[in-house]
Amino acid sequence: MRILFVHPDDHSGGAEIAGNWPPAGVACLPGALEQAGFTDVQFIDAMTNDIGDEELKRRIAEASPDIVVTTAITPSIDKAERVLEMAREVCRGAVTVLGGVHATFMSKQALPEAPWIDAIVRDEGEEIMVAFAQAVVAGRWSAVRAAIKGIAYLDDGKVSQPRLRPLSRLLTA
Ligand code: B12
Repeated sequence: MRILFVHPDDHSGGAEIAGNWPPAGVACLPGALEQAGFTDVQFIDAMTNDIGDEELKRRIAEASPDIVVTTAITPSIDKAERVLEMAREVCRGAVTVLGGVHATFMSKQALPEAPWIDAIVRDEGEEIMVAFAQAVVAGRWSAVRAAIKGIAYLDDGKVSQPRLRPLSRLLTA
């Protein structure tokens, strides 16, 4: 199974005066996935490498992933949603996942505005993403999604976010 990580091509930051860097958060997740046996993981850093929409679309199609994931802080949410929309356009069967700080706190807004997102991973993604990928591999992620702590998804047009993991007790549900 192929998992494709995309860092959206968003240039919101004054921090970029010092340069562009791939996000540390996304770098943590492939390690956890690889330890769990998901070794076919690819990463496209559209921000650092200035990859525009058309080229990104082409590269997503070429990668032909089973799962496409991206990340968002608040300034990059529109671009992140667009990444997953493009993934849905060119890889209809791929499962689309959003994570990161904005998605964690604003899942109730992000899911209705981008209904092509299959799931949002809230909070730290290492364990949750592995559980989610295992459910995708088993072909039953939509059947068991309510039992995966830390994800949110649209269920019949309504946002469902069953529970966060105990580690996240400081966050509100
Ligand atoms: C380090 C840092 C930076 C570094 C990033 C260096 C790098 N190469 O990664 C620099 C200095 C470049 C930076 C810049 C900016 N930053 Co900054 N940054 C941080 C900081 C301090 C830590 C982020 C981090 O690396 N955490 C460690 C990693 C491991 O955690 P993580 O990123 O959260 O990822 C985990 C989870 O969120 C989740 N996850 C994340 N993505 C995904 C995706 C999927 C699919 C899944 C499953 C899970 C998942 O799993 C990850 C692993 O557990 C946070 C504050 C904080 N304490 O979080 C602010 C923070 C993220 N930054 C913020 C902001 C606003 C910016 C700038 C826009 C500032 C500016 N105006 O220039 C720019 C944007 C740059 C850009 N275009 O991305 C805000 C975002 C606020 C918001 N509402 O979204 C934060 C929260 C600070 C704050 N409180 O205001 N930043």
